[in-house]
Amino acid sequence: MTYEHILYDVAGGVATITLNRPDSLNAFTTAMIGETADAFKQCSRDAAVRCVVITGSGRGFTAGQDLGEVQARGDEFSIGPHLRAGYHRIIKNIVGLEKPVIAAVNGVAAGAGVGVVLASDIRIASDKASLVLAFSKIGLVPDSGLNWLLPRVIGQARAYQLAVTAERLGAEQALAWGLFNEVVPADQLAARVDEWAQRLAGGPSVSFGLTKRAMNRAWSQTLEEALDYEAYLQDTAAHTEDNKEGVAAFLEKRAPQYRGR
Ligand code: T3D
Repeated sequence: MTYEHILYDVAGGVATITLNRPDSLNAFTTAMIGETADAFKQCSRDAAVRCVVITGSGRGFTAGQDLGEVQARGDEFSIGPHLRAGYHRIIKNIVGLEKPVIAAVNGVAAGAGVGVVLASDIRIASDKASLVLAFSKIGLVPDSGLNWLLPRVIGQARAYQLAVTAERLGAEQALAWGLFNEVVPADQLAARVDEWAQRLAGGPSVSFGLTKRAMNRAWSQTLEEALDYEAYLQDTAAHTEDNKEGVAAFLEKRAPQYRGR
């Protein structure tokens, strides 16, 4: 598929998805939502992709739903189907993708954009990044999975605070609250994300993918079920070439050469 509103690039095992409407801080139009969801699906189909990076062009990550498009809608427009067919696909494609997804948060993420950040597995942010649950500023409720994702990371009191105040949470505070893994100076973001992406793309990909599946599933499991599921997944991981390579490399006192299978 050819994309108009995002950039999609694959190199060295890393797919990079760049939201690319910088004049509006990469606000999501319906077309861009579709392209983004499709790009994540493409990452799942392409065996050459072993890690995915999502970022924004210009000074923003994404300002969430494009409000110009919202205003242009007729009164008959129904948001429910728009969310289900659009943002839900993005969030589910990220969470369901059994490959590590890194959000390179280069600037402000607002509204649904915060959902995209939190659905990602590793979040590396520039010191110029910020998060804004902008929904209540326009009389909406958080969507894009945020009512599920955000309280899990920062607890319900802080999540509710961010939702009802729509305050701008700076990068350092987001780091302190566990929303970001790392914050780096803006001019070092690309290099740091590249280090992370190379490391993850060169790792034991089956193990990384199954770990993501196990942790996601564990939210809705009892301890007994989670233990049982771990044992099942470990059987799969233990039959990979990468497991044999990891053990051999340890015993031979050398760096492992993982091939992702
Ligand atoms: O209806 C549905 O589809 C339901 C779905 C909901 C999902 C959602 O995401 S709802 C939330 C939608 N997003 C917002 O409400 C955020 C609106 N934007 C802002 O509050 C601020 O722009 C930011 C806090 C994100 C950034 O502030 P700041 O001061 O750094 O930048 P700015 O000057 O406000 O914006 C820069 C430009 O981007 C500006 O355009 P201009 O004046 O330079 O031509 C601004 O209009 C444009 N822009 C920013 N956000 C949006 C946008 N254009 C369209 N849609 C936006 N969301």
